Amino acid sequence: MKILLYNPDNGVTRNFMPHLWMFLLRALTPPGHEVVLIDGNAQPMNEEGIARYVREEGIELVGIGAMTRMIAKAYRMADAVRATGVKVVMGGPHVTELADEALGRDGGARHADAVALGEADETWPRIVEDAVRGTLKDVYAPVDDFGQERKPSLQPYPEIPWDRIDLGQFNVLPRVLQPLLKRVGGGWGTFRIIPVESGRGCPYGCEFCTVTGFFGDSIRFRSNESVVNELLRLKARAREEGGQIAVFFIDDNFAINVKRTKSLLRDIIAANAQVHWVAQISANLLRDEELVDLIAASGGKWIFIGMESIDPANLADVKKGFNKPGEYAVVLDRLAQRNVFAITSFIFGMDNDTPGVAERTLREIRTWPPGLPIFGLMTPLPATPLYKRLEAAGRLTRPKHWQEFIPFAMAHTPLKMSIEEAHAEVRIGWASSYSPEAIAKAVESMKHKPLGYRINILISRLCFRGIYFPQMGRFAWLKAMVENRRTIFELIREGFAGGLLSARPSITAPVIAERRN
Ligand code: B12
Ligand code: SF4
Repeated sequence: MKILLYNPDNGVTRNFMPHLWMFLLRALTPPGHEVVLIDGNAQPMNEEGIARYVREEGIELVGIGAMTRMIAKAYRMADAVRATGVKVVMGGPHVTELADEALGRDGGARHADAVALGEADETWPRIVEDAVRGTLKDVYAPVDDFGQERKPSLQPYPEIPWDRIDLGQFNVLPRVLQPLLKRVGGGWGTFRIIPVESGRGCPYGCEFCTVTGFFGDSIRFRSNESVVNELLRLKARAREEGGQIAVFFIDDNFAINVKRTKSLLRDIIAANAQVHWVAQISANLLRDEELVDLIAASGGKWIFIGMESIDPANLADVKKGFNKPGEYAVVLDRLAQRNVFAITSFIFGMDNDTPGVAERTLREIRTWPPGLPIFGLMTPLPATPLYKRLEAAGRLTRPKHWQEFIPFAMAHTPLKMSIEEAHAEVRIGWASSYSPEAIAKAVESMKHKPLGYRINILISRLCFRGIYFPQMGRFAWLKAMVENRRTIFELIREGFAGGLLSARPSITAPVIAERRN
């Protein structure tokens, strides 16, 4: 059987990191089937395009996975595929929570022939076999023989053949520059960000997050050996193709078990499996100096920290009281001292937020080492405790906000400000952090560091601004470059004056920023 796995784009930003689920399910497909992958972020496709592809390539089964944000597009693409007579299976966090919506059991149209609930590692082979026999069921749930929910163990973990997979669609470097960059020392013919998971699950249960409900509150880890071997395969591939590879450890909280994380990082160092990497770690776990030393020594370059708010009342409201705003600065300094920088994520529109929250937050941020602040709005994702609370209180203004996705738009009314005021706060956050003046200041504040680090922060900020400001296409990029020409020329001038750059920039962060280029 020829199977297509497809992940839609969100129509706003472009994320150049492949989605892990596609590679994982391909590795778990029973032998004898051909599986092709299309990530809409890298290979944009519309309804007509997917229908044509399915017909021309003789695809017999299509699997579609999507977050809530992309679900409307996912449904449209599924409808187009089903119209050709080919069956569609959907999976991922959104349809897990709202299977009836995908199956047309809630009064709307049907989009999927079958839905895989939760983690599909063990159900996927069954789905493929049923599809071959023509006995596809509506719902596949990960349960044991007694009907109890069963979370797949990550030991053993399938070997994703990164060394052999065609990753042509996932080269981050612009095509025109590739021949030139191939000749640059160190090998820059390709640059890829590869998702690797070392564990699943998070027990913290923050109110707005789907992870605790989806992956569970008990954490499962892969063996250190299996992670290290995956890194070694990735390194070998980069060497072979004269390119660069960085890894995004997509675990929700990479250091949730500090002892385990330290042992993994030690094993990575011992095996010489270091690559540049990014991971998400909550601020409370970064109190540990030894952990931060190991992060730096094992190749950690950027840590994504869900700060959410500088107001303890807000944090308590969303059950994230373990975040202590008083220690944010110490944690960030500790990372910066080791040349590890932070992507600090904030949510506005929380219940204790009032107008001015952006400026209050920015005042704090300006006292921290330069990093990459990002600002979002409180969003009630389906089936989260937040969604249930707001629904019960009659506060949802767009209860099915995903059916008409609007970037940076609230779907409920905050308690102490209006929706428009919350939107304005987010605009202030982005405009102040990514204006040419703010970017110049961030670069300038790293004057004492080697040039490579300043180039890194410049490129990262230019890419991250694209999360909020439209930056799709060459013209928008050119405009951003012109606006920031002073900072760019200054670094080029310094580069020429000093000869070779004294530290190669790590351009990991721009890519996890799901670019708009
Ligand atoms: C990595 C990641 C990203 C990356 C991008 C995705 C990428 N290229 O990998 C980045 C950092 C860019 C990102 C951004 C965002 N993310 Co994100 N992200 C994740 C994260 C941490 C890991 C995803 C992953 O690979 N998981 C591991 C794989 C194995 O799990 P999985 O994808 O769920 O797949 C399994 C099953 O779901 C199922 N499955 C999935 N698809 C399919 C399809 C078929 C056909 C079948 C049969 C089965 C199946 O089988 C798989 C194996 O068991 C998840 C949290 C998490 N732990 O999953 C959040 C998560 C997916 N993100 C989330 C959100 C909200 C966002 C943002 C909207 C955040 C924001 N406010 O801006 C943005 C939007 C991005 C966009 N493109 O528009 C939410 C989504 C919730 C929801 N209901 O949609 C999650 C769950 C985190 C959370 N806090 O709740 N994200
Ligand atoms: S710590 Fe992060 S992954 Fe865990 S529940 Fe909170 S927001 Fe979700």
